[in-house]
Amino acid sequence: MSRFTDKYIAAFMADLLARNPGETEFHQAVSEVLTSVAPCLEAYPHLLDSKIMERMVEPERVIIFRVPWMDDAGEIHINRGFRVQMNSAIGPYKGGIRFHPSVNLSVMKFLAFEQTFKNALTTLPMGGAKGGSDFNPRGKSDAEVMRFCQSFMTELQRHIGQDTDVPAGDIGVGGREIGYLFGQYKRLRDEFTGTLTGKGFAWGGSLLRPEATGFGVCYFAQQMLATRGESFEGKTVVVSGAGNVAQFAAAKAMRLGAKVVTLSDSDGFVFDPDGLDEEKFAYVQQLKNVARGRIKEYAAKYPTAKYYPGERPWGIKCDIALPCATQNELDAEGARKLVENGCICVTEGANMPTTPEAIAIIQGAKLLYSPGKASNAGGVATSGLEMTQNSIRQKWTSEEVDAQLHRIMTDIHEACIKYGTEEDGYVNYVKGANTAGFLKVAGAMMDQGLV
Ligand code: NDP
Ligand code: 2IT
Repeated sequence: MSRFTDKYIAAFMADLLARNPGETEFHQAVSEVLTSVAPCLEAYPHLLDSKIMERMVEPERVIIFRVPWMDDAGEIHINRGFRVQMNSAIGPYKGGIRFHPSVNLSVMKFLAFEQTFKNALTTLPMGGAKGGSDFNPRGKSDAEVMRFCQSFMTELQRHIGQDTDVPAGDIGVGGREIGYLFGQYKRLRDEFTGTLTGKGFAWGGSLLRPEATGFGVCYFAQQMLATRGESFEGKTVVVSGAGNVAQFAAAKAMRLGAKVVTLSDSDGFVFDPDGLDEEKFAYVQQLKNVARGRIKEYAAKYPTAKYYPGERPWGIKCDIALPCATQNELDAEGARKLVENGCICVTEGANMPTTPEAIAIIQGAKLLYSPGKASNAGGVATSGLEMTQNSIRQKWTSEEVDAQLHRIMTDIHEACIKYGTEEDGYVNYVKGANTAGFLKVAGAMMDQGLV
């Protein structure tokens, strides 16, 4: 990197830290993108002079609101709600809603920032946003979750709309929550529109949206592996998480001929040396989505599996790792273990699951490595397809949706190759994804003037 670029990055980050104190996740996400795109800014001085990056890191709007609700025992609780509307240069704001106790402004801003570039990569017209609450759905009854969702939407509804901002699910927000949120939105606004995605199939949802993120992760990994003449066939795969993304990434990897040996949650992981099969997958779906149980119960049901409380799965020998739980779950120690054990490919399902130190180790060892904004974009892309189906009031078959999902993941992979191939032939997917996404958003912002 040139001296100019180094100085620019240092000055930019010093200002960002001063203006956004304590927002460590947001700093981390910006630093990664900035490092990737700084050479572009040097090459295209009009982007630098237009302060395009300075504009991109300032959300267009941040909404923070009180969410009061009453539990089943009659006790009152107050949570904090967020919606960060980061960038609308290429379409209405779009991005998920997360319910998790770790949600704060920094997490919301990092996710909305990442979403802006991810959505640009899908080639669909969607801006970037993220929302959520520090509400913890764990252990809450259906009635409590419903009352919380209704209170959350009572405020959020005035800030969203099918041409303004279209939320969807994320951690802690799945089909059940989208149903309650949609019901309250419809009641308050008296309109049946596609303002939320991830809806039930009977009321406007798209086939394959539940599967799309995890399936897309595997389609992207297939493309990465193919660059080295490899495939999932016969490979051992380590998956973290046990939620929406992890379940369908694991299922697709298994159906592509791999042996999936781990799943996890925030309490620990299970290692099943025999690997997942369709019957075990159905059990996991029942356990996590219906019974809302913990992953350790898998080891009780299948005695060949072992539960490791308080640990992450990266020490298990594998060929392919799919981090699908949460941010910063794969650290330097985990990355070293993966490299030592001969892993060849790390494809992110979660948003920013790998720490900067771990990325340096993985890329330094020349493993295939893709950032979530490229490899998990199949979820939001299929949300975009749901919006299209809502607009034209039609339903596509799962084959049609799957074909489009395949095409979009292939296009994203090609963009990464185009912008990320280094002199020695190594594909730096981080640089490729950030540069492709950035150039598209920057171009649209330039066209639309100083707004
Ligand atoms: P879910 O709520 O369905 O599942 C989340 C999983 O991650 C659970 O197993 C959960 O375990 C675990 N987890 C959550 N927080 C932590 C933590 N702090 N430490 C360890 N494990 C944790 O969420 P999703 O599967 O939808 O989301 C997973 C990731 O994928 C997130 O990073 C999300 O932003 C990203 N993503 C999701 C998309 C979607 O369409 N849903 C699209 C693109 C990206 P526990 O039960 O213990 O909390
Ligand atoms: O991180 C993500 O891309 C999501 N949670 C999905 C967002 C969406 O609008 O489908």
